[in-house]
Amino acid sequence: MADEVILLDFWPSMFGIRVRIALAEKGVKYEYKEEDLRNKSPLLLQMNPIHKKIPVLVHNGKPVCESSVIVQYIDEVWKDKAPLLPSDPYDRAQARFWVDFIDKKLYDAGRKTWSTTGEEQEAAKKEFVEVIKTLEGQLGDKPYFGGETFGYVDLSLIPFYCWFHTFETFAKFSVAAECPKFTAWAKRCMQKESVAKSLPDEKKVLGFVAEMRKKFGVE
Ligand code: GS8
Repeated sequence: MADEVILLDFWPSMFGIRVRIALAEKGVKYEYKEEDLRNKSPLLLQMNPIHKKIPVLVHNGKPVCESSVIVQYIDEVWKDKAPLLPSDPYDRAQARFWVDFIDKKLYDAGRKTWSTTGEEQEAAKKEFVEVIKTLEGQLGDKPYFGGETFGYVDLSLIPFYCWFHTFETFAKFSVAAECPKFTAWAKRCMQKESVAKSLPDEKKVLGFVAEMRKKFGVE
């Protein structure tokens, strides 16, 4: 019996994009279901009753939640093609450490660049650039975080790139000017078909966030 794979997702979600890239890397066919997060579907509530968040991967009727858990699951189930996590246990631990760092630091700093103003926004911008510089240091002169090939850390970080235009527009700064090596890495990743087809257009993200700012009364 063929695998039935369903992805519950929301188009601008960095976390959802991770899963889209992983499935594309593995060449897994799946059904994409867009969620309205203000009016969640019964399927989402049933499949992720704890957090009620996307992304959720439903594999042969069984749900897997949390983007990093989903990506690791995909890597283990479809292990014959495009390995994402390193095979060495120590390297694997390091890759998990950096994805945890991205989850804990980058998401919040990025969000605050457009959802706050004044001093709080200035602090968020500074924090965001510091996090990117730390990641840039970790990348070093390697083409990808894991070395010569695109892997788990690259896949977990690159979804943020389509939000950079939004962060930069509202907080008035330029990642490319401050972090050229990081930007070269991002452009390298964008050349991969699995990545290019999974990220939404940065202008569409900007339009979406501009609407949210209006709704939340940020100005
Ligand atoms: C985060 C998912 C998440 O924040 C992961 O999968 O890695 N740690 C999780 N999902 C958001 C949309 S993206 O910002 C979500 O589903 N929010 C709905 C809600 O909070 O009600």
